[in-house]
Amino acid sequence: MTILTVKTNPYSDQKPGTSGLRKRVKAYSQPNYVENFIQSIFDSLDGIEGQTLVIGGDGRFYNDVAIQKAIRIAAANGFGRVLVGRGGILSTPAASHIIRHYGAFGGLVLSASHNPGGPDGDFGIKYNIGNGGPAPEKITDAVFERSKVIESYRTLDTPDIDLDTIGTQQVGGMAVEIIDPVADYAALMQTLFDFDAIRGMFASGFRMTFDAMHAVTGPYAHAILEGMLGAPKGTVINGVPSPTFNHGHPDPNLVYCKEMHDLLMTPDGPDFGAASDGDGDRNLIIGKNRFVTPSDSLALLAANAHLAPGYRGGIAGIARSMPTSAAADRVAEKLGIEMHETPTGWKFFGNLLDAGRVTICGEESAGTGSNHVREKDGLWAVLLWLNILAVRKQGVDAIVREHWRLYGRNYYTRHDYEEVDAAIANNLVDDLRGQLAALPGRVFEDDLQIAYADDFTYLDPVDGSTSARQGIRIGFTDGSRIVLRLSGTGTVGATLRVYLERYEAPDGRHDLDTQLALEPLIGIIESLAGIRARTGRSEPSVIT
Ligand code: VG1
Ligand code: CO
Repeated sequence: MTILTVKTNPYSDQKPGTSGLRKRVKAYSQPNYVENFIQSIFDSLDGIEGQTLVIGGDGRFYNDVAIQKAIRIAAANGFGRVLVGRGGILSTPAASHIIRHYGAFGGLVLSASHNPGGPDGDFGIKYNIGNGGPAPEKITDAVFERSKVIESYRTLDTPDIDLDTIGTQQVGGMAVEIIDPVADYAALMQTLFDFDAIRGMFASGFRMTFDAMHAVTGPYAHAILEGMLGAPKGTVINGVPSPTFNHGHPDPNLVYCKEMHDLLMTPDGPDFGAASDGDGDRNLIIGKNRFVTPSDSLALLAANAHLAPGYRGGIAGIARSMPTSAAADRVAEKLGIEMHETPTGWKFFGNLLDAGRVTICGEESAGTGSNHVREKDGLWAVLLWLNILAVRKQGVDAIVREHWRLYGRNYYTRHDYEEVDAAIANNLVDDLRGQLAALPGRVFEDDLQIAYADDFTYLDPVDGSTSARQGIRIGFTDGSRIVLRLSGTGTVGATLRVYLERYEAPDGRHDLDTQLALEPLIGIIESLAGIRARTGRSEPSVIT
């Protein structure tokens, strides 16, 4: 088999963001765009000869095209074996598990996660390392540098692989194994949770709706919830992955899952509602009459994890991304375990998990996970919730209220301003950064006094690396907090995220409307940053 070395011109915009390189499908369809990026990844790795690579994606439009290219380039670069999910499908957490389980060198995860798909939608490629987690910045920086100067890529002139048949095929000197995307992951879940207890709960009439949003978790949820756990057929809705997510937006929040939310607020609705995103790593949790904010969910899962067999011995520590509320910090304090605050994005949890310093991690953006893989994991969070409900024999609402009475409540919301002009957004952040030094000590209405104001720098306690400029934090003396940062996953203009948090003590008021409870902070950030005046928006595009 002759290896073809194809001349190419570099692109200047292949800089991986929070989670891989996300671009419009139109951008990815430019000549050699995929080839350049994948070759740049392989050029940045040492020792791939003869190694195993995992490839899979969320099934979105262009998934199949990119996988065929990736297989040929992997073969031409000397990989010995690739493992590909049947149909090109692997949820992000399943890909992470497969990498770990089969001792692969790394993996390519093809997804733009919660971003819409289709010819006019988004596509993405992310490289994960041998621990199963997203490549650290050291590697993504190297890939970007390489992509700016790349002159050629290597590939083979071979026909397309049949992605739909389980078994082994040969591409050049490389074996391509098409594997069941669900089986290994489902087996892993079985080792972590008390499936008998959950099965018993379904058998006694517990009702749940799981919205797979026409995205990748459909096959996983059908197999695990309806198959292994005996939930009635119809528990999983929108369970067939579609290349366009049925023209929807696979982001499991109260905007895109409004119908399910409303159903859970009715007396005849199910007991429990959950959803996951495009690539299966996020989760939405709603109980009867109770939406659980992701930050609260992280704290609750950490406080109750010992009720599931996989965590019976207790957890070593908790990590949360900086904008995530401090609800989990109170749990860590009570348990007397380590607590870490990291920048946004799962890649920053990898070292802490590998070092055994934390067991559970989470982000306010509906991502929670544990040391079972190195990605956040939507179905894992749903199953841990189910395990807790089965053991505690209480509803979600009762469990949440009890938690607040013990730890206090962190009122929390995020306001997103999407597709803002990039120059306006950057100036806004720069100007606010310029004010930070003068902010401590300032007092606003309601006795809100600023205690500190900075741009977050993370020092990784495991490898000593630092990551600067990870988001502006304004903290108040009563524990309230405002965080402001620009998204690293958007593909058009800039997305400005404003995170707001206020703490209410265990004996305080826990029944306030979240937006009203946070109104003073919303007013303060408006007065400091002038978001509405500068962006011309009268309100956020999305409130979560
Ligand atoms: C967003 C979230 C972040 C998450 C990232 C990837 O990043 O805020 O918490 O880790 O998406 O999740 P950003 O930079 O846009 O704020 V996923 O499910 O899109 O892979
Ligand atoms: Co995702």
